[in-house]
This record gives sequence, structure tokens and C-alpha cells, in this order.
Amino acid sequence: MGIIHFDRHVDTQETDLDERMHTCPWFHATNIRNAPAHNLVQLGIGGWQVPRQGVKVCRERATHILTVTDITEMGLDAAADFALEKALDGTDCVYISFDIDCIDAGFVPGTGWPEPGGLLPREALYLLKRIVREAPICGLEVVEVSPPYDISDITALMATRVICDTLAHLVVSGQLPRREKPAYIHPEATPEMVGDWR
Ligand SMILES: [Mn+2]
Repeated sequence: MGIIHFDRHVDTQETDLDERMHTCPWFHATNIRNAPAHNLVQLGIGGWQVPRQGVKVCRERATHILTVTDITEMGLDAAADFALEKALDGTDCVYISFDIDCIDAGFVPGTGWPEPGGLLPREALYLLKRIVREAPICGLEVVEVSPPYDISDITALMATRVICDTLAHLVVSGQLPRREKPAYIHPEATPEMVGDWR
């Protein structure tokens, strides 16, 4: 599988304070044969509040990084094209990891490492739309939402939007059915009520 990773941070160092932590998942994930580093695409990188060891690992393993500046300069569609091309090169499907801090701190205060200068919500949602609609998706995770730090639930709402948009794009692209098959269909139910299942 390819991995498309939305984040301000690369999260590719082996350990952090001698432990495997939330700064380390892609070091270990890309050690798995089914998830080669050359199919790891990292979108929105550019936060300052992380150690630099991960950058060295990205260079050694040749992961694909688009910073927020890269995405802004090349345009959203070119960035989506790049992500899809690299993540799908020789793979069967794409796993999406969405760290909420890829979005500018002004929109997502409820996270452990809020970073200024991130993606706008509409930019992140557009990239997500292109990716989910055009790639076979095998999974999505949304990480780093911290309700105790949140204000008026805006971070939680953003995370929920990412999940619900993904589900909707899976339906539109035919990867999920339009309607779950009802457990029971009343004999007098109309097609509008039960969909195509009868
Ligand atoms: Mn992060």
C-alpha cells in the first residue's frame, strides 16, 4: 500500500525521548514490506516544533514531501496529481493518515502541537477529495485531536468533517454502497424509502 500522510511534521524518526511515540510512526510503518518508503507521500510539512532526526530519515528513505509552500506554489491539483502518482506507483491501495495539525493553528487549536502557517481547511478538504475519489482507499485515520485544548469544538468539527467527507467521497466513487441494505424491507415500502435493494 501507499501512504498519504497529511501533517505539519514528518514523524519519521526512530525514537523520541527513547520511546516510540507519535513522532515516529512512519519510520516503523515503512519498515513493513507492504508499505515501502517510496510510496509514502507527506503533505503540508513545515512545522518548526519537532526534532530534525526525522528529516534525515526522509532523505535516506527518499519519501515524497510537499510543504505547504510547495502545495501553494504548484497548486492543489498538481499536488494531488503528485500524491496519487507516488502513492499508487506499484501499489494496490492507499492508506490516508490525517494529522489535524496539517491545518493552520488558527482553525485547529485543539491539538498538541498547533502550528502556524498550515493548510487552509478548504485546501486540505480539496486534496482529500481528489485522493479519495481517485485512489482505492484501504483506510483512514485522523490523529492528534485533543478535546481538552479545543475551543467551541472547532477542532473536533474539522476532524469529523474529514471523516464524513471521506465516507461521502467513497460513496461517490463507488467504493462504498449508496445505501446499506436494510435488515427488513416492508412489503409496502417505496423505492425512495429503501433504495435499489429490492
Ligand atoms: Mn503533526
